[in-house]
Amino acid sequence: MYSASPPPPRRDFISVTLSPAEAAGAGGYNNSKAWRRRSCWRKWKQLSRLQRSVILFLFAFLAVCGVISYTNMGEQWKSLTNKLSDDQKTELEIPGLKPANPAVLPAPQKADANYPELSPQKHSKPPHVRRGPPNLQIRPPRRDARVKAQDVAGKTEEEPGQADKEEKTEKSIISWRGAVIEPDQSPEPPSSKIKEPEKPSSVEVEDQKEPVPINERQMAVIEAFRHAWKGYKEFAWGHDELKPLSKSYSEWFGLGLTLIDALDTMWILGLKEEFEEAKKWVATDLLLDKNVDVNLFESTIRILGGLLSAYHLSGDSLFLEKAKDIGSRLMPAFNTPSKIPYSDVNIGRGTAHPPRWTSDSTVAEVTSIQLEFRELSRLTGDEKFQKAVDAVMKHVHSLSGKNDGLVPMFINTNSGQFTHLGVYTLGARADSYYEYLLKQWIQGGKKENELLEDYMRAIEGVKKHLLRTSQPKKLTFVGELAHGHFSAKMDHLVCFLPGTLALGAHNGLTADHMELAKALIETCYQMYAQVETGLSPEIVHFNLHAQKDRKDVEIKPADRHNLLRPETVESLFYLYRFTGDKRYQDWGWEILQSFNKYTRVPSGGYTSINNVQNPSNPEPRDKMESFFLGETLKYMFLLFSDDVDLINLDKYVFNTEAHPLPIWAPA
Ligand code: DMJ
Repeated sequence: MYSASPPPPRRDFISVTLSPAEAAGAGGYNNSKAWRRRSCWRKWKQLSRLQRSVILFLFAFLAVCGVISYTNMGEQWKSLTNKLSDDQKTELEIPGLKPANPAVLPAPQKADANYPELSPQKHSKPPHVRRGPPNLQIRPPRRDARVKAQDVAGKTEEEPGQADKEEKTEKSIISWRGAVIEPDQSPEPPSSKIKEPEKPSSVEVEDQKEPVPINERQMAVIEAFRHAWKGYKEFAWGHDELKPLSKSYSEWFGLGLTLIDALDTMWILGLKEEFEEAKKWVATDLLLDKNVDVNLFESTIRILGGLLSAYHLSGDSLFLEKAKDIGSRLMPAFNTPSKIPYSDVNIGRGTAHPPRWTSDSTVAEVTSIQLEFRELSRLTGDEKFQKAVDAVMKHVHSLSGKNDGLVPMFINTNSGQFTHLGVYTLGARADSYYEYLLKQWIQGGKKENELLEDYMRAIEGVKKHLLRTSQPKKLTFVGELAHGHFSAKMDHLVCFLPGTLALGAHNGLTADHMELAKALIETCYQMYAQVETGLSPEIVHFNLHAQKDRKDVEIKPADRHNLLRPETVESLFYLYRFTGDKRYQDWGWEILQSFNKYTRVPSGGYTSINNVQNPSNPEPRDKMESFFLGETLKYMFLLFSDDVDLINLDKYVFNTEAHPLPIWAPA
């Protein structure tokens, strides 16, 4: 049987018991009032020696424990407050065009450690916590410089909170234009295929320079951008392209193409408010889980490239999250028998396919997505992006069917072989293949020799098969070859070439590339200057024969449209950067005036036109292409700048949509 009364409580303590007499005299030891009235001293004296010793020992023990735990707590508190202040600094970044500041970053580790939120298993960080990119940061003034400044001011010690204050002050004075590579912060390349990139010559620690003031021509570009943005914002916000005349919009992928293409332009032009507003749209309205077919190439260069660039310039991880999302959704394109990607992907369903009428892809398209996917791998630590695009380059490198380095325009996704052999152009469908050979080589630190070999061979092929001079001005131009027949036709698209050649020469390639670049940019300028509106048509034919009253540049009726394309101003920018010849700026200025005169729509926006030969009616097409904001105006702004650190070309390489990506620093 169990006893009804509860068992006595276990006592794990030493009890101090009063004598029965004491207890009785006091009305029992439960009579606490009486007990408290006695003086402590009397009570103490009434205790036995043993009792006193026990109490003293207990006090001593508690005191020692207290001291130890206080010390530990102090440490913990310190580290907690350090951590908190990091996070708080991160959170406290004022929404605006703040550079990522190395001071708020954890010590850089490997890529996946830097970005745990990007690793598929780990989602401990909220997705939009701002963190700087691992190797590109706007650099604050050096610590030792600050200490010197304090010394001069007679201060020897930092006041509490001083460091924080300084940090905030630093943030507010740091230029947010053009980040600087910190070589020591570069994560290791994720793939063993990326051989250690060389350190670019100018990647070294420099003091932050004062921002160079914006000049009048740059102001005119800002004004043009604002005018274009006004139209987009009012009539096409969040849609792909503005239709400025009908005050509406057109959709291509339905992914806010113009907005994304323009993000880094706004950053570079210093349009903080516009950038912030667009960023909000990306955060809340750029939904990629969408049942829509997108073109792999176009969405890579505009969306993936635009997001990566916005990430590098702003340091806001929102853009990297979105870049990873779109990059992953584009990957099904590579599931082909040959690993040459299909042209189209449904980013919602995860399916890919070639165009309905063929199983071919365009050579330029499959070989001009590499800069973006390689960079995505480097940032996320996920090799799959780079592996997929590197395999394409390796395969194309190994193919026969080239003509002295010149490639045909199509490649079959089943067989992996070139098709439509015998036609060679540096225009549509082949152009950026050549551009990306050089730029990948630069991006990777000039180590990937196959890329350089293919590039050098191709330029020799251009010289041998495609170069001619026109009459009467003897302009050097790049024509086309079709089954052995030369055509004096040149797309405006080919005008990327002078810039690319100049970039190669700047990176140590043969000096005659620079000479060719200078000759070709003159030709591209003449494609504007010799036309009635001062704007180039889409395609020109050069006159090869000396005949009275004939110009160098001839235009066929079907080719006389202008889509606000960037290639000539892009090349003018490179040529100006590398030569300092002001003529290039003046030519760009003329072109901007012509755009303003013939393509500007009063209610907001710019429009493509159908007829560059008719100044009284250029026949507006009612469409502003996203690359007008992504490329044309950005290159204009950079062309008019005398600040070589405004997107320093030893630190950044532009993708084919004018989105700057970092040149990889040595790990
Ligand atoms: C842009 O989308 C890119 O520059 C591409 O490489 C070629 N076409 C347009 C601009 O003209």
